[in-house]
Amino acid sequence: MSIKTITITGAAGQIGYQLAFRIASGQLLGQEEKINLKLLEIPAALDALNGVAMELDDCAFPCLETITATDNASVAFQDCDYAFLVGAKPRGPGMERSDLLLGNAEIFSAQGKAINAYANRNIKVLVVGNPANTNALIAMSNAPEISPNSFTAMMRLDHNRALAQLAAKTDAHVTDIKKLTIWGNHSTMQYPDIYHATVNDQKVINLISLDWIKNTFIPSVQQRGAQIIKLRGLSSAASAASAAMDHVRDWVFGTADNNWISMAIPSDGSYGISEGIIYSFPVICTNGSYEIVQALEINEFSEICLKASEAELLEERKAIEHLL
Ligand code: NAX
Repeated sequence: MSIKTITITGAAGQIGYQLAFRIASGQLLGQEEKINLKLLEIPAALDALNGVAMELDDCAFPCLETITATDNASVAFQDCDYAFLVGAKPRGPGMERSDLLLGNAEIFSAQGKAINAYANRNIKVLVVGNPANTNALIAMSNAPEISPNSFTAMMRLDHNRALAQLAAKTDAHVTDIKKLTIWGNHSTMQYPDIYHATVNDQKVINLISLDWIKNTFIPSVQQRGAQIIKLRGLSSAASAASAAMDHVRDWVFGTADNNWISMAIPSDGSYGISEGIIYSFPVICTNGSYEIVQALEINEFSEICLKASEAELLEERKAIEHLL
């Protein structure tokens, strides 16, 4: 039995509060793995964070060895094996997108440096805090001694949302749907692509009209987050934590046979997407690493959508280039 160190940033926030208990209960790595849990927050949230740590104690989780609640990144990332970078600056009233990018760039460059200095060399990093893809790029660029392949951003919530929509439309179960992809940026420019997807081994495009896909399905996946904010008054939290668990679990233990998932990863130029951005591709995970699914046919409609998301990420990159 080994011990793994798992770090959650923004651990007193909505998503962090969900994530900490799921991880500490063994739902990520299984009951056989002991966990040192490190929780990072800003100084103003330390009281709340200590309250979370007390509740974690009160769960008496068998696989939880130690809990560290801190506002010091060097402490939080010491020996870290898995990092969930959730804490981020929210978009305030009147704030421009460029202000949001810059505010978060400072956070993620500091955390990238701390990972570089203190974390396990084989760390796996999932960035959840928005703008997630570009935040992951900044963290990666500030950690030159860690493999770029260690840095990913979360598209799994979008992927799971798309599965749920398709399952409802086809009267199937989410597990009957395979080979769906969310390409690009975690933003409304993401592209939910069903051209290779199957439901019970039948091609989705043979079952559902293109009109529904283009005019209902794609916008509803892209806008799902906003819809939830409208109804709940708060952004998605439990579903986001669940998706974060799915992302890292599949990365560590492998994806299911005959299927793939969507992960935002450093582009290697596949499908003509520029290198130097963190872009979501269809990936298969085995033995703790991921590989982009190659040679999928991309039709004209898909190509336009892939390029539009790439253009947005290149634009985001431009705004924070001096921090790379
Ligand atoms: P909350 O505002 O509830 O929590 C964020 C927490 O991060 C706060 O407790 C804050 O004190 C902390 N924090 C801020 N700066 C920090 C820093 N430098 N170091 C450590 N902690 C810091 O937000 P929550 O609802 O938990 O969402 C967290 C992030 O996830 C947001 O950026 C949100 O936009 C993003 N999301 C990303 C999703 C994705 O699919 N990639 C989906 C869900 C979510 O919207």
